[in-house]
Amino acid sequence: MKIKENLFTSNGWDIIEDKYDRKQSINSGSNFMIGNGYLGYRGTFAEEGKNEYAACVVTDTWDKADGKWEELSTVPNALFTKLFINDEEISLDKTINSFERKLDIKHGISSRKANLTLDNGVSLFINEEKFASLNNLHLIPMKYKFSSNQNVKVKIITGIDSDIWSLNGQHLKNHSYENIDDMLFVRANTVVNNDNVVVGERLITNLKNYTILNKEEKYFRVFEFNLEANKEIILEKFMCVYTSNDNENFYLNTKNDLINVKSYNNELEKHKIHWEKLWNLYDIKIDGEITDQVALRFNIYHAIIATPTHKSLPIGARGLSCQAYQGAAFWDQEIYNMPMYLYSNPKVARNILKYRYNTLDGARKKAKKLGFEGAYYAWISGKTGEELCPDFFFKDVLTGRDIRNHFNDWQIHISPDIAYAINRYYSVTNDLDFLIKYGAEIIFEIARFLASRVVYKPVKKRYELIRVQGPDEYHENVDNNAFTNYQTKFALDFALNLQTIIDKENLKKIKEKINLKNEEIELWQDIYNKIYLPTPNKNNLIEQFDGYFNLEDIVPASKVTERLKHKEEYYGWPNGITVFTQCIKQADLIQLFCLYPNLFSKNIIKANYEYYEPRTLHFSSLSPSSYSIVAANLGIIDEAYSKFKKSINIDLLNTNEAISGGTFIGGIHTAACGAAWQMVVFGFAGVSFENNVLQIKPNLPKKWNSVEFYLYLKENHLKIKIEKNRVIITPLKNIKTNIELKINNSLHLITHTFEINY
Ligand code: IFM
Repeated sequence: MKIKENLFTSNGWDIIEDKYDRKQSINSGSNFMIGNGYLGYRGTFAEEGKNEYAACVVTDTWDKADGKWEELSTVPNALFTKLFINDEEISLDKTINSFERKLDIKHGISSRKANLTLDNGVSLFINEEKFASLNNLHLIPMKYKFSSNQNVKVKIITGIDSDIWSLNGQHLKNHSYENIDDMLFVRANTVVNNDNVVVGERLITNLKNYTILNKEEKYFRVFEFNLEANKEIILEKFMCVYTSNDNENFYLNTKNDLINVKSYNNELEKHKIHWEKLWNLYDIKIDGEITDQVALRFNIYHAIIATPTHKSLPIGARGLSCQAYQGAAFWDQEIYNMPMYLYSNPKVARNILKYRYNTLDGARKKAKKLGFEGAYYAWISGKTGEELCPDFFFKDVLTGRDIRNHFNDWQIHISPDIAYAINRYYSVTNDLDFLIKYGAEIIFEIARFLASRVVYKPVKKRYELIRVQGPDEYHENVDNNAFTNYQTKFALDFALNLQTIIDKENLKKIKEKINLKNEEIELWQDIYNKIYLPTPNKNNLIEQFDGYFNLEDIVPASKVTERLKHKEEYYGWPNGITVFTQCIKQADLIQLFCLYPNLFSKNIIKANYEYYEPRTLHFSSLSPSSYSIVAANLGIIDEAYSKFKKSINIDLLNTNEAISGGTFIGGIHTAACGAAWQMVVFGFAGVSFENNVLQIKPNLPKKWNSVEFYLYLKENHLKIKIEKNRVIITPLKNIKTNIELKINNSLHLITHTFEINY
């Protein structure tokens, strides 16, 4: 079944590309990548290098090589293998008779099969496959095979290539090289932080006798021999990476892990078992449209491989697909990525939130620096939680001057967004231990920050939030962004509720630890009571921020692009083409309805959807999914479905620009990947929670006969199947705590398999 021109699936699990297009290297390298939350290895080929964006990005290796962008490092490539046949260098620039690049999503395997005719007439078959092991996160096994139709003279260079792709400067220095038995090692340090990186390679092959080539950052074995026609040569290569941030035995571990490897197949079998377990938690089965099925799984796959689970580290906005957006967390992490984990595998959600606890000091530092109290979380958050977002993010491509964007100091909703996520986590898991150890302290510090950030307007007798930036990033420096104000009130409410949720003794300890005074809590209550919340006007419309409705109205928003003077021009602050118009970049008010589906009446949500949608450019990959969820809940199914398609295909069809305002922002759009799960579960299946009661109001796309997914609720693991007119809920284990379900306006208690028409 065709996904697009040269992309196919046969079984809803594989993505197969049947033509090689060098111009697409940046995108296909991301799409076909392998990863495991510790590292991401791009879906390039063994003979490719930095010109084709071959790279392996490793977590917890932040470094600032160019003085501006603190980003994850890429490490030397130990899978590098190049062939010379009768002295002719082999690449995909030869005549390609057949080509297949495949991503096996079910097992996390990326492979390539090619048959080439060389300039000297030889027909060469190359077959390679690799995976980022889930069994040992430091290991990438690769099996590389080739044969030719004639007797030929072969030269293979295979080893570790340290001349690698890096987005903003070279992060490694002081390379040293070592050859022990059948293993090669490269050791280096990051240029600023001096973290140690070691990459090892082990080769298992029948080939004997090689020489070592060690030149210009290339550390290779060279094999030279004559090969008989149709005889297959097999190389099993194992790349192993550790850094000093993993543990102090990083070098020894690299060696031992490589020594312990038995064979490619042995590692593969162990790896597959892990993927099977993961799909039993995260898979969504769609009956009806195989291209939706495969695209959905593609997104879930990328969400999983982007998420560190071995340590509490951020989920990068581009995962580990490249260094764009600095391998760091944005609000994407809690709002777009966390829900899938929360409802499928809550310990991963806990790990994500624990990261925010570990980075609380960074958030305190930021608040202090900007003159506030408490914790103001970084807009772009790496290891320590200190702000990584540079003051000058984009460039005015017309003048060449840097733009002073204010993502870092005005986009304050990040802090209450984290509070929102912790609240959701607690309400789904009842994990009081998390609240006591970590959550409450975060929430109190966020409340402190918000209390210091609001402004009391005596004349209006209310608190306001002025000079902020809402999710719509094109309008900076706005007052009373509705999304931000509602989130602030929610966070304060939670901080106040924690005073009774947590037992007296523990509460006292937490308050003492952070020196929280009762007057502060009284102030939170006052702000909670008096904060201004924009409400619907006579047309049921809620204004995105003060004065938004007075801005020039251009509908549809796409018309504004006629005003561009340069294709890469930045659309937003301070002078971009949208700034003085109602054209917005991404879901803003609509995002509020995703977070609080039951806060407003259907009429209000509908009026606002209809108003804001034509004014939204959807120039953020976060946007279509939010609109899809809200449209599905409103029962506008075709609209919800087209937004769903747009979102799940952002990477697969490469629809988003890789460069904006002169800054590279390509790679896998991890938030959209996480949102794929949400669009199905919260959108089409209509799952929501009110007072801890599970509600299901399905609105399936016309092309789907049924959809099946898993929900993990208060220690119960449920399989939920939604057919055209029927919902079937199957507990996968004995029910541990009561689950109340509201469907068709009536309440049911789930104790065993339950079926109902809707
Ligand atoms: O967090 C997002 C933001 O909402 C839009 N620009 C990209 C960021 C990272 O995905």
